[in-house]
Amino acid sequence: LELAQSLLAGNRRALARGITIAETGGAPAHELLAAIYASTGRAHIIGVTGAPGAGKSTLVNSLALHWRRAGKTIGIIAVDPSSPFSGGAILGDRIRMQPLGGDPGIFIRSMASRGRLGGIARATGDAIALLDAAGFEIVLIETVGAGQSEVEIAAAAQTTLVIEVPGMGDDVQSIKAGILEIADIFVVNKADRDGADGLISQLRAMLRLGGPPPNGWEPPIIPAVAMRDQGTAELASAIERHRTHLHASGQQAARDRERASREFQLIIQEAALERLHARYAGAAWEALVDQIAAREIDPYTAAAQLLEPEVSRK
Ligand SMILES: Nc1nc2c(ncn2[C@@H]2O[C@H](COP(=O)(O)OP(=O)(O)O)[C@@H](O)[C@H]2O)c(=O)[nH]1
Ligand SMILES: [Mg+2]
Repeated sequence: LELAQSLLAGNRRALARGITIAETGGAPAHELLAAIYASTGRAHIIGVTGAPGAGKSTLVNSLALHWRRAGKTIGIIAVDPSSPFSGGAILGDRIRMQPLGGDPGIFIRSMASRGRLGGIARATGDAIALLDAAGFEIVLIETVGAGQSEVEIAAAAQTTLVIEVPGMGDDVQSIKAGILEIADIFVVNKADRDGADGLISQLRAMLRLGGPPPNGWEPPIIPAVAMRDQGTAELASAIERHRTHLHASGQQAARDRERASREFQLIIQEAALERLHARYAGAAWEALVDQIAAREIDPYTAAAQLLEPEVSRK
């Protein structure tokens, strides 16, 4: 595949086109991924998640600049919430990312999640693989909020940062969101505001409640003022410590296998559904939906009729 060859050689236009192909999905995306897959697995993948306005973009920006100064190459993927009204990526993110533009050691891409049913995790996973294959040493993924797809995206990362900010209600937002379990590092951003110390103690108490971490990694809590580039160096070194821990403890390999398993399952699920839908689309499919809704058939039996027609016909 010619596109794959130029992408692997570090051609940015090939990379940009590759990500568009991954976003579109289908056979061309599968072929491209197949062609580059053996060249993946080198990048350190960092997920950044937190409520809208927590300062994720600002933080990603300052981390990227920090690592650029150290000579590292960085890929950034911003996943924006699907917005049926605006129908596109949030402009603010692109503008704030501007200081990084024009640097060949950085590649920034916004992924629009509109119109994709659960496909954003898949497309993002593919985009990460493409950046990895293109030779970027660090890949940062910014996801908004804590919905299912954000958790899935975070699961693709090796190091996940959960950003909390003081003054956004009494509870730590991640408890409500249920993404506490995925945090490798907490960042208490906007530490220039009142309540940062309280939030830090609250997080610390919560971590203590959970007992000793089963994987031997105690998530550090890093205060930051991303807007003023405060805490960036501490955060970067915490991320590097986590990476070292992953390798030294054998967790890197374990996580890789977990990710492989999850990805495999996701692809099979999608492919099976697509195939069945294509085969039975239209009348047969809709008729079964009608029958289920009318309680004439239960959904398990209906599913079995499609999955195992030879069995259920008996
Ligand atoms: N006070 C304060 N504001 C910040 C800090 N970091 C970011 N902000 C501001 O918070 C707003 C949201 O930041 P942004 O990075 O877009 O958040 P995102 O939605 O999580 O990506 C922007 O106006 C930032 O300038 C900080 O440390 N302190
Ligand atoms: Mg943002």
